Amino acid sequence: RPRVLSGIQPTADSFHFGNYLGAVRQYVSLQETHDAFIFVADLHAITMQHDPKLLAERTRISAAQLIAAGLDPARTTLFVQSHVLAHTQLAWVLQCLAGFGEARRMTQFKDKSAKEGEGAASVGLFTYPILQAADILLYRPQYVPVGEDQRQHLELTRDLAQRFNHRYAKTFRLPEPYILKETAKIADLADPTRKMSKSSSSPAGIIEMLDEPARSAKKVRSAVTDSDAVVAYDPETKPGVSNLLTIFAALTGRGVEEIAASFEGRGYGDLKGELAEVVVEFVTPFRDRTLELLEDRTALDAILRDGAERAAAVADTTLAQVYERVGFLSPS
Ligand code: AQP
Repeated sequence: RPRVLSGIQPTADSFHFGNYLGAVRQYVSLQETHDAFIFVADLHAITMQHDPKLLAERTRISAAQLIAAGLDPARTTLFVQSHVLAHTQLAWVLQCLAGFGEARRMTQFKDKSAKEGEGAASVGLFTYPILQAADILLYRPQYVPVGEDQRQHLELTRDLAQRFNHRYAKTFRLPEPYILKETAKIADLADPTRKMSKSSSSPAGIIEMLDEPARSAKKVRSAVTDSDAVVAYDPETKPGVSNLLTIFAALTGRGVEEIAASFEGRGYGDLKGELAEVVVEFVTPFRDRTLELLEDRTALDAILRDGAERAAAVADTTLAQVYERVGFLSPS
C-alpha cells in the first residue's frame, strides 16, 4: 500500500472547516487505500506565542477530532509529533542542508511574521518548513494530503530530499502533494477573497467544527455574498457564493453545478438556509463524538502512545541511515 503522511497543528480549540475539508477529510478517505501516518503537530504549535496550559489539552482535542472525523487508529498510525524524537533530530540535519535564502522565500513566514515584524518572529517560525520537511521525509510517504497553502512547503521538502540524496546517498523518497482541487482553499465567510484561517479570520468568517451548531448555522446565514442574486459557481467573480457551493458540495457529495442549478430562480437566502441545515446535520454528530472521546482521556492517551511507538519504529530507521550517511560516529 502506498504511504501518506500529514499533520495538523493543535493551535485552536477546534479545527475549522478549512482544516477539515482541505485536509482531514482526505486523511480519512486515504486510509482506505493507503498506509496512513497522521500526527498532531505540537512542535509547530510553539513557533508562535502560545499558552502552555492549553497546549496539552488542545493536543488531545485535536486527536479526538481526528478520530471523530473517521480516522481509525488501528489502521492509521495516529501520534503526537513531540513523542517521536526523530522529528527534531532530522530537522537539525536538514537545517544544515537548507539555504538561508531559500527558507526566506517561504510566503507563510512572510505573512505570519508581518504582523509583529520580522525581528519579533521566532527563529522556530522561520525554520518551521524545515521541521515540516523532516516530519514528512522520515516516513518516506508517496503523498502528503494538504490544502493549497502548503504547496510551497512541499516544494522545499522535495528540494531538501533531492539535495540530501545527491550529496550523501539515496535515502529519501520525493513526496507529492495531494491537493484536492475542489476543497484546496476554503474561503473566509466574511471575506471570501481570503482563506479561512484560525489566525487571521474574524469570528464571523470561520466555522469551527466544535462550535455550537446553531452558531455555525447563523454564520452561514450571514455569509458575505454579492449583489447580483444569481446562484452560480464562479470563484473569480462570485467568491462568496462559490465558497458556499463548495462547502455544500463537499458535505453532501453532490456537484457544485448541480447544486447551483437546483437554486435556479431562488435567491441567496434559500441557499444559505439549506446550507445552514446541512452544516448543522454534519457538525452535530461530529461534536458529540469528539466530546465523548474526550471523556476517556486514558483511552485516548493509550491510542497516542501506541501510535508513537509505531511511528518511532519507522522514523528511527530512517534517522539511523541519515546519521550514518552524514558521518556521525555511532554511539555503540
Ligand atoms: N482555508 C483552508 N482551506 C483548505 N485547507 C486549509 N488548511 C488550512 N486552512 C485551509 C489545511 O489544513 C491543514 C492543517 O493546517 P495546520 O494545522 O497546519 O494549520 P494552518 O495551515 O496553519 O491552518 P490555518 O487556519 O490556516 O492556521 P493559520 O491561520 O495559523 O495559518 C493543512 O493541510 C492546511 O493546508
